[in-house]
Amino acid sequence: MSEQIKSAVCEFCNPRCRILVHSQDGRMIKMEEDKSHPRSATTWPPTEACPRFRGAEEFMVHPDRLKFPLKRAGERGEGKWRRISWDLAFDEIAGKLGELREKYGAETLACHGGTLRTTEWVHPRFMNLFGSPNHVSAANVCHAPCINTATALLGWPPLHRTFLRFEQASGKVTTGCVMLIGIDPPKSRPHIWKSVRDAKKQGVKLIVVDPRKTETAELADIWLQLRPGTDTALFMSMAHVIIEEGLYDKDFVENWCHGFKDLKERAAEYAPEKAAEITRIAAKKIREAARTYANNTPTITTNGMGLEQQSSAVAGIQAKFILSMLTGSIDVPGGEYVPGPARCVTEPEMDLSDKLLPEQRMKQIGIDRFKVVGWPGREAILPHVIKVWGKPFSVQRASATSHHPSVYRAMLTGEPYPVRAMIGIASNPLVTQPNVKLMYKAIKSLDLYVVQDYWLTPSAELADYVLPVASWLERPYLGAGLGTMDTILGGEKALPSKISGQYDRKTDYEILRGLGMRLGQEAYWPWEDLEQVFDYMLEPLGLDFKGFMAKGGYESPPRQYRKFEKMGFGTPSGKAELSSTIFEQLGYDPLPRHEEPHENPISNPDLAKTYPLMLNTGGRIRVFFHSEHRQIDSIRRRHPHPLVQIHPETAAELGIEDGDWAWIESPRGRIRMKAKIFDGMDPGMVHCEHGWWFPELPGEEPWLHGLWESNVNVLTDDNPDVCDRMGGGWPLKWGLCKVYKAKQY
Ligand SMILES: Nc1nc2c(c(=O)[nH]1)N[C@H]1C(S)=C(S)[C@@H](COP(=O)(O)OP(=O)(O)OC[C@H]3O[C@@H](n4cnc5c(=O)[nH]c(N)nc54)[C@H](O)[C@@H]3O)O[C@H]1N2
Ligand SMILES: Nc1nc2c(c(=O)[nH]1)N[C@H]1C(S)=C(S)[C@@H](COP(=O)(O)OP(=O)(O)OC[C@H]3O[C@@H](n4cnc5c(=O)[nH]c(N)nc54)[C@H](O)[C@@H]3O)O[C@H]1N2
Ligand code: SF4
Ligand SMILES: [Mo]
Repeated sequence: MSEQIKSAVCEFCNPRCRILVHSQDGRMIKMEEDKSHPRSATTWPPTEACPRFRGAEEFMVHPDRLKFPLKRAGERGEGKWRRISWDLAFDEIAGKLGELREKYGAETLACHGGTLRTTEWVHPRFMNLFGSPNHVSAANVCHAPCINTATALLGWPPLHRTFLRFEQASGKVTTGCVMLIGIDPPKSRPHIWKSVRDAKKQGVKLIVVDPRKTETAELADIWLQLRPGTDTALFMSMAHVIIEEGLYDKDFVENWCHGFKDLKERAAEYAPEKAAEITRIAAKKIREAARTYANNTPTITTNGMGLEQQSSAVAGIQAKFILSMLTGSIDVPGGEYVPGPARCVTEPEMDLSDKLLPEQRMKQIGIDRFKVVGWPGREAILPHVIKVWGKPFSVQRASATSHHPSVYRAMLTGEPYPVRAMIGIASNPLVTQPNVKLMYKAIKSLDLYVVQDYWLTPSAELADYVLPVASWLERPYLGAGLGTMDTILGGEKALPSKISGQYDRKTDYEILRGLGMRLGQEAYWPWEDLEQVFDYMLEPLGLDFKGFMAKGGYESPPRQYRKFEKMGFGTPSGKAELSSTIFEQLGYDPLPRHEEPHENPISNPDLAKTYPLMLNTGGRIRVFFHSEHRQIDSIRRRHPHPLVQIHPETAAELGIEDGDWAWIESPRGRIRMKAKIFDGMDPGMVHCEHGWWFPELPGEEPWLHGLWESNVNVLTDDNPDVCDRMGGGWPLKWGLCKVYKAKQY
């Protein structure tokens, strides 16, 4: 066969770069950046420089890639597997699910999703049709607090950080000030980083809020090095200065914002002198930051996980949006663009949330406490959104997830009811989710655990069935209305998902369809494969998938600003809400207030006697995506070991030198990492990488590929009492630990 060239979309991480894949007889021979595409050449960094993209050839031929469906042949975790056919796998799994539903009710099935790794609407669709509300994922500590808060306050979230682009008018950036909060784009969001540097060169002011001196902080005009977990106090104090000094956009605030009077009162509690005590940033610097911010409008204020993974994430995110509203930066050129829905049938529409009956929604675990990221929040927010935009925003994984720690407790205790089965899709919870010891016991206790993945991860090693998934190279792609917002992005299937005698993989869609067809959902899975699904989704454009790809596979509508002047905001008041009527309706404080993190030297001085250091985790590693890519040699060689950053003074006290192995211990357990001496943070803080397991170690218990060695989530807490009261997020950026030198040989 002659050489084929396909234009695929890379899904090894979030930006979704377009790649040209050359192949012959089903084998990849070359990959290159699609320079003709706006996604690659202009706003994006050169894809060639991306280590994950360069590792794709190794990924395709790696001997450990899953090839055929596997069924557990020994005890759970014994590492013994038997190859079975797809039909048998579907029959057996669906049969067991049917039995469990009969015995315990549909809510006995949980589904564990990941972070934009696959067609994210497919698993909520399956779960809604099955009748279970118990979809869990990292959502509570990833996008969901921000997206749901933004939607509650503004009726549609401004451009998601993944696809943030700075405005450019005749080569000149119109944005006045960019504030980056707890986000380190050179590691995590390379495309944003390029925009930030371009903007900076053109004179845009840059404020960075981060307790660590990251590369981003080094570029800042003002670096606000706050005490971890005190963002809310900082932003409320900036709001205080902006209001007190009359620096806010009076027209926007008076005509288009709800709750200014109440905000003014609340902000008055955060004079810079008071905030300085909480944040440990000098009052003078807080004033300077507030003035720089408000005098250089419009602003773009973007946050990352440094804010999202806080003890009061939702309050902090609300405070951040308050600043954007005060400067009138919503939906104006150079500000935070509100995109609205894509023109096709969108991914949020595909999840069929309306099929989940109200009584099943109310069984969602955790929503008695954590309402913003769950069905109560979704039901309060969505009608107002649909009234204005005609379509929903967000898929279930982001807007109506169960509370992950509470679901694991239900597995262990049977309270509030038994959760006996789980399907894990595109996620590796034993490495990426908190309090691994508890989760491990919960997963081991299940009656049925199915995993869909590329590899036998530590989580997959505990499964009853492991199903091999077709990767982004082996399936077509259509991004429509979730991560891509108003843009529609298509990618061709570049390589076969099945080569007789070598491997037989299926897409996540085909797998859940295979189960759904055996569980009474036939009417809802009319399309045999993803390409047929995409034909359906693109119908409103008058194109099928092939036609869309022939036209470039990309539609990004021209921007229209100040849409609120015609449409209002999709909120209960029809305005941008400084004080949230939805939070109030859900029984929460409608305005942000600083709350001290539960486990730190101030809130828990007794514990701090034994565990004196603040534990911060998960600052991104450029070459890896979370727990992925550890088995790709060319990538692993660039970052072979797990690292803990320790301040030089602390390291000296502990007798630890750069490169030494050190133990890090919390009340939950202990792990080992290599010390990296780093003076860009408070000496009382250490920072551990996340996502570590060792594919090169044996898979069977007790090894589980080194699950217990260097996995920082052995240390993190998941007690619902310490989670964010509104969004349910668990502490990943705060906690207590002690560090000591490990024996070196
Ligand atoms: N290479 C790579 N890229 C990725 C990923 C990956 O694993 N690898 N993961 C992707 C995903 S799913 C996500 S969610 C993003 C996350 O990426 P980012 O949003 O950049 O988040 P983090 O790297 O977790 O943390 C960012 C910063 O928050 C700071 N921080 C810690 N505590 C606080 C605090 O109390 N307040 C403030 N203001 N800052 C604090 C940390 O010091 C850190 O520098 O990256 C995405 N991109
Ligand atoms: N301590 C600490 N923990 C953290 C964080 C932190 O900052 N600190 N960050 C958190 C955040 S923000 C996030 S988003 C989570 C991420 O948590 P996870 O979503 O669990 O992250 P990954 O390690 O990327 O796991 C994805 C798995 O899916 C597989 N996979 C990739 N693509 C596909 C696909 O198309 N289909 C299927 N079926 N499988 C696929 C991969 O092989 C991998 O095993 O981690 C969280 N965990
Ligand atoms: S792995 Fe690299 S090429 Fe692929 S989407 Fe991410 S940044 Fe783009
Ligand atoms: Mo994330």
